[in-house]
Amino acid sequence: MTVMTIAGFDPSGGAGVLNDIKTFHALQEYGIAVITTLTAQNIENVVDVVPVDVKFIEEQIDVVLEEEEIVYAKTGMLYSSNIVKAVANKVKEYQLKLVVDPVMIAGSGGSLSQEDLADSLRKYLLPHAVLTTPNVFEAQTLSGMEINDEVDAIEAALEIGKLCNVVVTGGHLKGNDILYNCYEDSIKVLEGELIASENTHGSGCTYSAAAAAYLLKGCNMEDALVKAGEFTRNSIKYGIKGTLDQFWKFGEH
Ligand code: PXL
Repeated sequence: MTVMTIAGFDPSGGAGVLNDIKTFHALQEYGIAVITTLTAQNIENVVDVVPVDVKFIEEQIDVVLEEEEIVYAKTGMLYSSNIVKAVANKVKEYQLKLVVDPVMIAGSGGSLSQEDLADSLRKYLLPHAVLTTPNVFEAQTLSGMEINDEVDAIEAALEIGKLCNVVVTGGHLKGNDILYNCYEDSIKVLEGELIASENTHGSGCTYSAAAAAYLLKGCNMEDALVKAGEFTRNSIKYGIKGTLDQFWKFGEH
């Protein structure tokens, strides 16, 4: 089946649409990529960011959806309020089931968004999403709350969860992910582990792409996120290459 990413281009291949496509492929789903921004970066530095013209982003979405029926999509780096608004309109037009990775800064610390991005995501995009996957920093910005531990992360998830399902990823806490399911009004702590690794560039992209792929396969929200967490931890441990080897060898997906 086909899943679409609407995100930025990272030429180092570790994050953005290249990462998303590799993740979809490893999970044996066909990936389509709409590019919102070009970046010049490596693991250590974001050197430049060039947003793609909004009309051209809309054209990319229209032209692929003209011949391909797509149910699930994910967004990554959207960068500006104008891009968020345009993507939100397309999500509504095509009734896409959307996973939103609210990308704000790169792991290297470089900015991947304009200042008003969080406001725009809250106002225009999250109300039309099935899930958002903020890390702790992004959850703080989206909720306006400080997060120092899991109890704070639950409070922030409840706040963001007024808009859609939310999982606050735990890579910056103890490794557990906090899921607020707004359909059931329930909080779940999804157990994870912290892995000592320098191989974390793009792990948020991997997680949200894997979540979209598992939802497409028909998993419920919790199962999709447990499996996306396992997949992401494996790609942190072994690199995406190792993850591909594992999946191809054992056909386990
Ligand atoms: O992992 C966040 C992210 C998302 N999208 C693009 C990126 C990065 C991090 O570097 O470059 C394009």
